[in-house]
Amino acid sequence: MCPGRHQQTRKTATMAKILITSALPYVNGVKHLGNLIGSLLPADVHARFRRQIGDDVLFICATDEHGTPAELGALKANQDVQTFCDAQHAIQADIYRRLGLSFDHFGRTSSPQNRTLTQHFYRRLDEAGLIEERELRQIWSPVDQRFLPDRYVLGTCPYCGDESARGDQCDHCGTLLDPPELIAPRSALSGDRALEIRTSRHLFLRQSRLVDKLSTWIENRSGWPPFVVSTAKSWLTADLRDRCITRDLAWGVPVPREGFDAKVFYVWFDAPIGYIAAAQQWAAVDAVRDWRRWWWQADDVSYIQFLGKDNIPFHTVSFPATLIGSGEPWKTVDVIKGFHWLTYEGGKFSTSRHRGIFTDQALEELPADLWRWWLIANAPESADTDFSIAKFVADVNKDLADIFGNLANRIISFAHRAFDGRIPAGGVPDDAESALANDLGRRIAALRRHHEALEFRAAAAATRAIWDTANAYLQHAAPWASVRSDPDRAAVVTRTGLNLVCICAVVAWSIIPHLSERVLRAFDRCDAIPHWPDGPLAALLDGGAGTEVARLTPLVEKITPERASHLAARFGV
Ligand code: B3M
Ligand code: ZN
Repeated sequence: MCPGRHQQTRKTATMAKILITSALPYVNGVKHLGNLIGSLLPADVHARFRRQIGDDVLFICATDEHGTPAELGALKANQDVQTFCDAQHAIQADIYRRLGLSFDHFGRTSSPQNRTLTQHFYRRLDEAGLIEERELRQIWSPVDQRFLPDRYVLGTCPYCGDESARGDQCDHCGTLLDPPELIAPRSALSGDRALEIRTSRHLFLRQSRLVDKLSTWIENRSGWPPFVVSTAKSWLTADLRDRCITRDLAWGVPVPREGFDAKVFYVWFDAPIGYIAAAQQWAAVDAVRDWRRWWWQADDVSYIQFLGKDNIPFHTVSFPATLIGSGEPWKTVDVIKGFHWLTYEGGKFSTSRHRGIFTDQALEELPADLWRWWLIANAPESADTDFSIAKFVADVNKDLADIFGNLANRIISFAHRAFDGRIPAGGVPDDAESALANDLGRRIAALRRHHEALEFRAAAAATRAIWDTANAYLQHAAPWASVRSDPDRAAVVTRTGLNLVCICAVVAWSIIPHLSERVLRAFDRCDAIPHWPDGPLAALLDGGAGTEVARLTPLVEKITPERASHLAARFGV
């Protein structure tokens, strides 16, 4: 029996404490591959890698359930919001499980913990003089019977005359707008043109008062990608606007203040607090779990956030303003790993137009690891990256079928043909094996450095280079050629080759856990977390004589041209 996944198997005195969060996916609707690589998947790969090297990891995510999109999603599905969110949360949780995302907890921002905590932060900020009441002019739709958020008001742009400008922005000329500026405004929901302007009282977080503290805080961080630093600084140096943190909606965290009965907190106020609340939910089920050691006076914790570039301002300014402004010793982020966009066949992924490949569809078509591999190997780390089905098929066939899959299948079949399905004993490794051990040692160290530096594309390339090294060794040492003439030599090479395959699987586990585990299971190695190979490699490569190795069905089936055409047809290329 394989022990349960994702448990910490070894604890050492020196292990680091690593808190990892992925941006919280909005609850309404299944996410596409761009969302997956923009935060969820790299966060998982890093969490897995950290567990492999023995670090103490808490990996947290949740569905972001408040705000207008959830309300409107429910309206469209003809469900009440709670029922809608329950169902959508379950759908996303199931997809992420099948994709192998190894969250310690996948929570919900609509949880009681998040409500309590959000109200707590509000009270602390209010006591610190950082909350201010202001009157706002807003658009009310009598037909929709609701205030319309800026982007749900459409009309004619007063600057360029484009007739499909939104209340927040005209996409045609790029001008930022306020809804009352639009000419002939109408509701995006019902088309209602009898819109009224009504005033409503709201709460503002006085971020402008925190500029100095936030600047010092940012100056004291390191290891952020340059574009994350520049985005953060541009928000701080332009005169930092106070932010409205309440909305006239029914669904959300209620505002505990007189006169605010019909209002809730703005979704972007409570969503990041959801990171902490999700850790509280994680801790709630087991008395030995302590969320405080991750979030409260937790200077010994390294906290890494994974997120797409549109989320940078909220994580570099607004959320730190909440935490720092509370005056309490909350953990703030150490490293923000931001991502650019993944584009789809030269255009944008689009949820509203359903353009691109969505995570549920991806899993219907092919095993999770094929998607995981390609996305990590092509992560949009320093610029936008384009996904194309043709490139995906070619890369996956080459890297996973021809290189990794072929390596594992070939040497295991040979061990069955020539050595009774066991790691053979006999012979003594020679120069070829010591050269291999040296080379492998250098490559594994380089791979580890890339993982530690959060360089995902480089990590995938270094993983592939290790597989290449293994293939080249076997190709050259060719035990199938020497098995009759020099059985001892063939035994050494086969033993080395089998151990090599194990190492190849272990170092790839964070990126392709399912394929890696299939290989390791053939060796009866089913540790929940395969330990990173950091011992002397020569001994590892020469070990295990006598161990049975189970037959392995083809590890990775090549994507055929017919299947590639089917993908292109289904996903509208
Ligand atoms: N749900 C936006 C997004 O998915 C938002 C992230 C919240 S992180 C606290 O891009
Ligand atoms: Zn315009």
